[in-house]
Amino acid sequence: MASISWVWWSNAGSKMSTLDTIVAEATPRGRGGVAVLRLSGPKALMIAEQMTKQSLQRRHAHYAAFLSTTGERIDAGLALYFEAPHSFTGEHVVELQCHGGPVIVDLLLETALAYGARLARPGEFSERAFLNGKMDLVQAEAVADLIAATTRASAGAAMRSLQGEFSKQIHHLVKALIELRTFIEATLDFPDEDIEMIENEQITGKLQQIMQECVHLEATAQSGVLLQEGAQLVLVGPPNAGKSSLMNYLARDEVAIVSEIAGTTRDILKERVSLRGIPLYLLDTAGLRQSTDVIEKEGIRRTEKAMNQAECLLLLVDDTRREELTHLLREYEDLLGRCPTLIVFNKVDLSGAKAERIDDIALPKGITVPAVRVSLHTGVGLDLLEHLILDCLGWVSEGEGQFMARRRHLDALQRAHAALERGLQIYAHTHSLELLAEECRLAQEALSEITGAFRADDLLGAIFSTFCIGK
Ligand SMILES: Nc1nc2c(ncn2[C@@H]2O[C@H](COP(=O)(O)OP(=O)(O)O)[C@@H](O)[C@H]2O)c(=O)[nH]1
Ligand SMILES: [Mg+2]
Repeated sequence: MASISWVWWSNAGSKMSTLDTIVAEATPRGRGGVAVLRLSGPKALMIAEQMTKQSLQRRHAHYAAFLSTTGERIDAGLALYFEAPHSFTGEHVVELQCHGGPVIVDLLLETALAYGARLARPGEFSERAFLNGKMDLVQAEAVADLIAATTRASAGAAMRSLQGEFSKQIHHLVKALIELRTFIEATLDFPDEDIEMIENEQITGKLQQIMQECVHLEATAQSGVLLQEGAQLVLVGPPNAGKSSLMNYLARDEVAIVSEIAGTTRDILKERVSLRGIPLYLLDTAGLRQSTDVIEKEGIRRTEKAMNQAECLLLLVDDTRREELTHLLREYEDLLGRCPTLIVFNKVDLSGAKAERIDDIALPKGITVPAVRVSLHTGVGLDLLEHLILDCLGWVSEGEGQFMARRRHLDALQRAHAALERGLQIYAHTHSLELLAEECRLAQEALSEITGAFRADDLLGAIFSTFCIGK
């Protein structure tokens, strides 16, 4: 029977890391009550015992003097020994807690180096934890994302990834694919017999089910990426439409000057805000209009550049001057519709229209985009506006199940999805089990890249180098 390689998916990696003992400051650089120095590797215990002149018992907090190689007392604090494999990295680890001053930390680092440790590369502790099978890649990345989280929602999502929420779903998919591949291989082993109708249906049914799960996971991962990366939201429209008022509303602060004088905002204002837990980079721009003023013209040029790079565009129009929209859509035809766009008619308190979502509007290119009427003055419709912005960003909240994801995860899920889709089509047309088996193998490989069960080693370098030192 043609065999499936079970080896590379069953274990995240038992490849042992190098024999170096690494050291780094685990706490941020600067002054504080306490700083933590972390040693990991075969010589960690020996080095720490030389620095403290004490014999350290595992999982005991030892109060100790920290001495230089010449026996001078640098500081005193706590030494904690975690015996392999029961440590973060899976190796022998010692943590030294000293007073939080950069000079003390440097002196302790120098001493550890003198005793044979080397400075850790960025992310090397997490990399070792991964290589020693303490966590998979998704979890290692979640450690970095948890530390970098800028909103509560993103911290919560990173924690869920760290606890294995995302990995669990990937494993589930991979398991289903392996079962299907086994079934296909078994069927292939009896080439003389015709594939029974029932088997045919079974294969197609299973494949469709796996694909549905993959699509669902893709959508959740898309929202996970949004939590991790945030998105750039650009506010554009004619002067006085209320762009700066919307910026202030979303920032819950007076960050932009609002005035009835057209052309008040000339340069681009940037602000980081959190919209229901999603980190957004808001750009308030100069009003789009023909101008002879040199500074304003430059502002408009910058606006057009921002429109080009936007991940989501809000086009604001004064509802009492709705007719301006047609001209705007034509004038900015090239720049509109490149990213998800929402048209916002503001000032319904003046126009007397109802604040609500209205029919989608067709751009000259033929794409239709959603539209809403609101008043930034009275606040009507703003809740709805927030919902529509989230829709535009592709946010599908999984609520408590939302985990953090990265673009590389999404990319792998998309590749898996594409392979499954091809498999389904090829199978429907040719009934070739061999071709289907190959697509299933590709899908499984793509999924296994996410957790690191199947990987290229240069991928590891790329991932861990973005971590900070000491992590
Ligand atoms: N009546 C009314 N006035 C508004 C509303 N939103 C903004 N404004 C006013 O319209 C003017 C232009 O607003 P601003 O936010 O500076 O517009 P921008 O030029 O697009 O940035 C200011 O005087 C605002 O107070 C609204 O919903 N209703
Ligand atoms: Mg403005």
